[in-house]
Amino acid sequence: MERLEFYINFTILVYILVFLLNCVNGNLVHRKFEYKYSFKPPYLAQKDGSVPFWEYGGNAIASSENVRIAPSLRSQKGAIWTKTPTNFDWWEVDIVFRITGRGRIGADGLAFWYTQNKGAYDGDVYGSSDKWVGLGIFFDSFDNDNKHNNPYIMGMVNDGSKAFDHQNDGSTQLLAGCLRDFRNKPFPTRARVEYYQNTLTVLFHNGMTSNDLDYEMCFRAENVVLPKSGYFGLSAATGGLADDHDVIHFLTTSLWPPGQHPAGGSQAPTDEQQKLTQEYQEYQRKLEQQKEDYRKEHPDARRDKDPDEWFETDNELRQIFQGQSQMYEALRELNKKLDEIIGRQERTLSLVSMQSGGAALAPGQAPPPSGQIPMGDTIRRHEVDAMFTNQNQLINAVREVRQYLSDVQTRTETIINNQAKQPTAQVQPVGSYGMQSLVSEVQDGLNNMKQNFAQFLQKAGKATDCPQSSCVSVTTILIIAVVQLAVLLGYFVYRDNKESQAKKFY
Ligand code: MAN
Ligand code: CA
Ligand code: CA
Repeated sequence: MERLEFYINFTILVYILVFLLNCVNGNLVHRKFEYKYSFKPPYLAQKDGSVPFWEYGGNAIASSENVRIAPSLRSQKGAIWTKTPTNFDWWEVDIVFRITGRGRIGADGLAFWYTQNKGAYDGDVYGSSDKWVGLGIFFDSFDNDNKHNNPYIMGMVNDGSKAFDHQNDGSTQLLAGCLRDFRNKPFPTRARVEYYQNTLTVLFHNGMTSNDLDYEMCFRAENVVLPKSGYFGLSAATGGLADDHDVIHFLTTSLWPPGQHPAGGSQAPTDEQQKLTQEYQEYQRKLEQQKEDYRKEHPDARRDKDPDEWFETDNELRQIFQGQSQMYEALRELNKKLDEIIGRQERTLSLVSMQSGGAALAPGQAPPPSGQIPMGDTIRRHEVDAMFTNQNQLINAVREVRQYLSDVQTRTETIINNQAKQPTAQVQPVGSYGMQSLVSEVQDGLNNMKQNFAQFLQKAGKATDCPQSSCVSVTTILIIAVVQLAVLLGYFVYRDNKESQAKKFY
């Protein structure tokens, strides 16, 4: 029987868990990596220089490690575009890039695009076409309008009608933006552009660490309407001044609201998907073949080395910076721990001050803001010692009170015994002399005790500075004593009655 009950309960629990899991999963955004709209090293470009699923032109150069969209020579323009338009509504793109140049100031900048049509490879807007339909995110290095507000990151949505105001850095046309330095950073800089349910979010990683989590918000804009399907692209340009504009990763993830999972998520793959998978496998196979060929051709080539290390090996400055970054990370960890300890200490202090009655605030006096210790409010050794002494004195006081109470009890018992020893014939009804003498005796005892206790409290109060909230008050003690006496009296009267009733039968 018990087993059956257990089984039923267990089944119900499992159902509840499954239901909860479904709820949680149902609310999650489904993410799918889109390799056809992505590139990354190693083997970013193939031997023939092509980048799978992408096409590039102008002065752009692709290598196995990155795509140099515009090199650090004057008046260069280049761009790279996805071959096919998107077949998903919402997406997130991670771009890892380096913009580097010898000068204190560089130019002109890099642009990320999501547009209805592919742009040109030698256009007027950071190397791409003006009057685009869709979104452009610009990493504008050069301060054309001399407002001392570059390098700047900005987003601009165009319906095909606006010509970009290069001379004024598009300052009146932007959707939103943020002032961030992205040139000559020790680690690659990164941008995360998210377009989900008409909200556009741009996060930026300043390349001062290699930590993947160090993104910060550049801007978020709501009610942004972009073409239903579009091409992703990158473009860059130089002018009188020049930087190298290198993009290392372009990673696209499609985002699917709950209940709108992409076909094939849990269903059978469609023909199109099967074709794509085959295409991808074929590409992977070719890649492996190329790697093998390369190894055969270059048997002395060093293998298994992180491409980043190649770049960094001989760069002392970079090594110093890496060391410093590690120190910075360690310091940050320490700082976090210190914060935790301070938090705990504050909690303990507030508990201690609550227990010792808390420093009552004078009327009108504002409490100190939480998380902040007022100057000089730290607990000191002698204060702790004083607290211990107080506590000991309190314990002794309670002991003495107990002693008094047991005295009262013995006295009461003696009275009761004396009463019982008296001849039964003299047992008097309640209200007669016997009872009165008993009451007056008890009263005397009580008064005596009250006096003693008051004296004691005076003594204890002086010595202990007893807090109001946690000490037993005189009233409480008296109430306890009175209740105890009442019970004893009640018992006494009851017993007398019984005895006198029993006598009637003799
Ligand atoms: C020149 C022009 C500008 C360009 C700057 C910086 O002044 O080519 O268009 O922005 O150089 O490269
Ligand atoms: Ca500019
Ligand atoms: Ca400017």
